[in-house]
Amino acid sequence: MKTGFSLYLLCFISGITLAQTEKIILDTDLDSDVDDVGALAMLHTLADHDRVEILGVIVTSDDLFAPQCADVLNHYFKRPDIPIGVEKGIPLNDFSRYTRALSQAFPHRLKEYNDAEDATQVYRRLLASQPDSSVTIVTIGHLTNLRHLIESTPDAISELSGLQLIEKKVKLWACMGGRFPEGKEANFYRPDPESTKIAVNRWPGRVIYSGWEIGNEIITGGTYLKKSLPTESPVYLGYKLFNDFAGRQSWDQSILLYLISPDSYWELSLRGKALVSEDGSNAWEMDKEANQQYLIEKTTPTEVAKIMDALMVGQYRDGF
Ligand SMILES: [Ca+2]
Repeated sequence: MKTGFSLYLLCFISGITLAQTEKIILDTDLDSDVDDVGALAMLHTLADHDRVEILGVIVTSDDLFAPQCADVLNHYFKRPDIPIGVEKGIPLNDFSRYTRALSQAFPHRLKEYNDAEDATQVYRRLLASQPDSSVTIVTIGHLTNLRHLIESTPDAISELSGLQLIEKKVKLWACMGGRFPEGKEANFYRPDPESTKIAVNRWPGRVIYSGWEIGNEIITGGTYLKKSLPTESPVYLGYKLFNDFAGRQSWDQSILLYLISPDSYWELSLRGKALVSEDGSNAWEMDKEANQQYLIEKTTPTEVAKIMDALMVGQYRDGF
């Protein structure tokens, strides 16, 4: 306590800002697009520099190899014990351009999809074990598992309902999803718009959205990634198989970059609420009392792309 206070005083006097370590649960649809691979690579670079602590990865996907692929990335970045949750009891498919190949090429612990734990249990256990108002949930896929958390009831893990756990433990839901101020975006409408409606309508706390229009302008994963990554990296293989480093939009990386550098690259909208329709399209309603905001472009997408590409290949500098 005393040492902590002295350090704080020293930093205060010398004008240094101590960067906070954000506790993160990442909820990803690691399957059809490759920006989830980029986001996981970024997340591990940030963890290497104590900017984030990765509490767990929730895989919201019906891809047969998606959880093993998350496991591959966690192993490669030397965090093999990160819990991985999946939705149980759903029909599975083999459709990703890269998850099967990565699972076959790199070491990991999950032999098959169903070796991963139930997502709701992982969510509940991780939240129950953390200090109050300390966890950020980052969603970069569709919202089925988040909806299951919201609707979960007291159990052996916690006497709190899912909503009560969220109210007590979560400080922010950082969501890549929707289009702002209005439009239609895949994480919201495909394959489960009903869960989007429930998650957005019932979420009890603060939400920041990075809409489709933000990441759509930011192209990463091109030649810089190709020449900077070791060819034996699963991130390299993922981007190679996806489109051979032709460059790709960076929807998922955007919300992560916002989270660890919230004042740098985007403005925030005025407060309001996302309004989600039956088909998963969304609009925006201004409301001073509401606790939701969305990102608005400030820095040029080319500049932001350079920072993301650097983080995706493991380069980090203070104060980016
Ligand atoms: Ca995604």
